[in-house]
Amino acid sequence: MIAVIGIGANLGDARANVLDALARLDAQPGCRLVAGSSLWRTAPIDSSGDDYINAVALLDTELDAHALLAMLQAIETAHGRERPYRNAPRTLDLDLLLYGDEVIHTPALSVPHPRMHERAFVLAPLLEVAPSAVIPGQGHAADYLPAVADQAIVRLDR
Ligand code: A4P
Ligand code: MG
Repeated sequence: MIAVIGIGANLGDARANVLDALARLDAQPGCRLVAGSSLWRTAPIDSSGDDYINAVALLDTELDAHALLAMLQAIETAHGRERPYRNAPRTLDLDLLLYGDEVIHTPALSVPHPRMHERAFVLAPLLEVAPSAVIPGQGHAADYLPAVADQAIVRLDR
């Protein structure tokens, strides 16, 4: 299965944390990193603190969606992720954006990630690694880019 993972950080050495997350995803048993986007510097949306570093990973995985979520949360925890309040600044956030073309709604997991189409910090890196990506039930990710053109994001050199 190809899963799409959204990576974000705006505490500590955010750039190093995002790069380390890409390496850790590739190193997980049953997982292989197919592609990693550029790193993007993005202004916080519905959140506070420093600018974020965001990226997107395409992961070939044998894990089912809930096992994958647990693995993502374990990597967040390894980076000292704390959750003092909603949308607080974070050392590392890993979101399961897409799991193949599946639609999943359980108490722990909503896929596609419900806010992904509203966010330039997700769409721009996603379209780098998967230009024809489709959000199940919503159509081509590229069609949502014009509506987020006012969100401040800058692609960084790796
Ligand atoms: N959960 C449900 N579905 C998913 C999913 N598809 N992927 C549950 C990951 N988790 C999912 O997540 C809270 C709960 O969501 C988890 O227990 C899981 O069971 P969390 O990581 O503790 O909290 P969060 O990341 O703050 O929540 P959420 O809802 O993912 O936040 P958002 O809406 O994604 O916003 N601005 C910029 N520029 N860059 C960012 O990366 N990120 C956010 C987070 C806000 N503003 C940002 C950025
Ligand atoms: Mg999250």
